[in-house]
Amino acid sequence: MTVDAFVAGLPKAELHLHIEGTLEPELKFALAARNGIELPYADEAALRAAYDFDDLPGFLAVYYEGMTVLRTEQDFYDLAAAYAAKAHSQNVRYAEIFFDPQAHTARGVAFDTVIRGLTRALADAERATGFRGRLVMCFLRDFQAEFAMATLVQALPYKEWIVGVGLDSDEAGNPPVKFRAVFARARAEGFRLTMHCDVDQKNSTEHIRQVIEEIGVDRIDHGVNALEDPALIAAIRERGLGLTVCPISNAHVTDGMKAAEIRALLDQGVKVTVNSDDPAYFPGYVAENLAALREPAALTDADLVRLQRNAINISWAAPAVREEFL
Ligand code: ES4
Ligand code: ZN
Repeated sequence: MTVDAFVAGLPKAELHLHIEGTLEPELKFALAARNGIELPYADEAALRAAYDFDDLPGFLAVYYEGMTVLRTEQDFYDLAAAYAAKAHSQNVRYAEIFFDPQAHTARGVAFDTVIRGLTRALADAERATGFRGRLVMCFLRDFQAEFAMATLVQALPYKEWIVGVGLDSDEAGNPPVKFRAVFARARAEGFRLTMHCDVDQKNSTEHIRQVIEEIGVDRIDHGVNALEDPALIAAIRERGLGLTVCPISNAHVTDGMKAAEIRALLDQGVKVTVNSDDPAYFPGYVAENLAALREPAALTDADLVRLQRNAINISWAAPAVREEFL
């Protein structure tokens, strides 16, 4: 995917990026070697060839398997440092970055190890390049709500390092209301709230209704199926909720990039944004996502600017950071 000069030069913000989904094969091999782990692949190319999923559960299996090479604080540091460098190279000025602590604590890595490595890398990157990354803690919706609640409590001493909480992993059979109490507590503790409403899921419009009406999220990750119900679009606009859409990710786990839907959301005045989700697995960081979408969604330069304004607008950045960006 070639990125034109306008897309490359545009100051960008990214709000939907899973840090574990930025683990490129090269770093995966390096961390495996450092930790004495033998990967069942001969080389990076063989590993990439195994990324042949065509739906969300297929992707998630590869994603969770891949992150088992992350063990030490330095591993998490290296992961976030690599993303920060990539983001800076694409003129991404600000990113809200998901991490999945339960995917690590469930296999014996301490919460403290994960968050210290990520936070230290982002602080160092900010000093070195000005790129600002802020962490959003995601709960895994295919685990029990009690595990999410315990993780939230575990995170409270690190509150200053986390801007908000989200909900990801396998949506089938795991509706937003399963986590009602967890998100109510997170709100009370001062976190901002978002949840994935993945594209073309079963009960998608009902899940979107739940996140708006029953959870009271501040934004929605994906959420493009809201277009199926004008009442949902009206509610999203009234509340100024943003949608963080991920075209290349959608192309891998649904039937396409959802370019027509993104165009429609823009035209209807919804604060939609374009993001990369898991760029090591759905190849393309934010610049490639914008470039891929440009023709199919008929994006003008003004539309591209609007997408970035939407992003900083619906972000949880401090006022001084917003003003500098806009
Ligand atoms: C994810 Cl594409 C997607 N959907 C749900 N959960 C996720 N975690 C990482 N990528
Ligand atoms: Zn996601």
